[in-house]
Amino acid sequence: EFLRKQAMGRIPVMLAVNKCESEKTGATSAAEFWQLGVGNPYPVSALHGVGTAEMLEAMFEGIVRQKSAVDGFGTKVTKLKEAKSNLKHKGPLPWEDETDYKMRKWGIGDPAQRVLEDYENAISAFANDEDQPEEINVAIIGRPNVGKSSLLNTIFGDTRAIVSDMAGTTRDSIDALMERPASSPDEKDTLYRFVDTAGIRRKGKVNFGPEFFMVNRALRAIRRADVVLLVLDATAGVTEQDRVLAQKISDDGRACVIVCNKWDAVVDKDSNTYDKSVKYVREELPQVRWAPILFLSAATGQRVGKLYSVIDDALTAHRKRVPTAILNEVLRDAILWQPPPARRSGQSARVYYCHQVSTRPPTIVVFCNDPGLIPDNYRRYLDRKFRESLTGLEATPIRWIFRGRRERDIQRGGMGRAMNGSPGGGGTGTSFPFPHAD
Ligand SMILES: Nc1nc2c(ncn2[C@@H]2O[C@H](COP(=O)(O)OP(=O)(O)OP(=O)(O)O)[C@@H](O)[C@H]2O)c(=O)[nH]1
Ligand SMILES: [Mg+2]
Repeated sequence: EFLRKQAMGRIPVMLAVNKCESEKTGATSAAEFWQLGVGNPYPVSALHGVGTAEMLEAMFEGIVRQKSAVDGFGTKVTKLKEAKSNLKHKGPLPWEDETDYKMRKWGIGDPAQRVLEDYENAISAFANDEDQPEEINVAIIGRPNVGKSSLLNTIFGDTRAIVSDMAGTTRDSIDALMERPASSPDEKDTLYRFVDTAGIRRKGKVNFGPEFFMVNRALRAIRRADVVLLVLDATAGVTEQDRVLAQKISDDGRACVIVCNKWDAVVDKDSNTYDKSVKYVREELPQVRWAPILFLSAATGQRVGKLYSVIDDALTAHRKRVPTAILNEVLRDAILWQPPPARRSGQSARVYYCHQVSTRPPTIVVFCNDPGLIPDNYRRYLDRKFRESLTGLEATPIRWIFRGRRERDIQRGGMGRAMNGSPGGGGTGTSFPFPHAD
């Protein structure tokens, strides 16, 4: 009544009808609220996001009408609308003809995923105002009962999340914010958003129902994170579920720190226990072989203080940009050291050059004659070589994109010859420096 009488007409009022999970029946249930006389009821589900996009868009229109928008707001709205309409029509997209399967796997080449990302970026553009502090998302992820909530509490020094020895205590994500003032006037403040998530159980055990949404939110927290803290229970060891999560983190291209919690409860520790444990985790979690490992105890607080610098280093790694000249030097060395293996047919890959196309995570495109000729183990070899040669890439995955180019095109484009076995090149990589060199 108050809204209808006082506000309507002066201030745009939006009516959100929550708990409309089902798109079909949701609209009907929401329609009942027309009776309130405050306009169009928007069916939404706060739990899993149904309808929130539509509501947001309508809200932006209201803000524009009010002329209460800040500078640049209109542009953002336009971008959002564009992204939104792409979302509806799914395309056309720049990557549509991309066939490299890895790109699809990582979601770069998947048009639907790309559209979704554009849309999420458009929405987050509203949050990233210039004078806003920079926000860093740190997701605390792991199986049930490994001590995720305990860790959050210890980081903040108080009880934010409920802790119990029952698996499945945390039912929904909990955010906790920590601000770090800028160290110099031309720097921004940094806001760390730690997200404690519900423990993720084995897939087979999760039926539809509340837990389905819990798990989905935890998985979404990974996607949105700048850094993921993958929490393990040091008294329990690594399980299949941990490997699934590690794979997810790597596929999503998130920076990662492995946290082995409950270190206090590991009995009979001697001088070898630490080394043995590191070796064990490395062997069991090859999906995140690049991630730093921290052994700590949320219960006693032992080494929890180390987390901050490890998180900051992980962020830097995730955003690292390596000059093209350096990348190619490393690539050439790696190839000279061990060229791509020849097929039984005698065919072998020719690698021309590489360059970094984006950050978060560092993404490197390698041009070669035929990506199909570069086996997975050789890709892993390259990854390892780059990490050995370049510092500051710990804690981040590197995305490798191998793209086929005919040598003729490469030469015509002035890009030089293959780094290995090209006629006359003698495998000496005579084609440096590349035109793309920074
Ligand atoms: N010994 C020891 N116990 C711990 C430590 N951290 C957590 N625990 C215990 O482990 C149990 C689970 O802790 P929680 O923090 O609730 O675990 P969680 O990962 O949030 O669990 P869910 O929310 O169910 O996924 C509790 O009984 C804690 O007291 C630790 O560092 N050492
Ligand atoms: Mg919990």
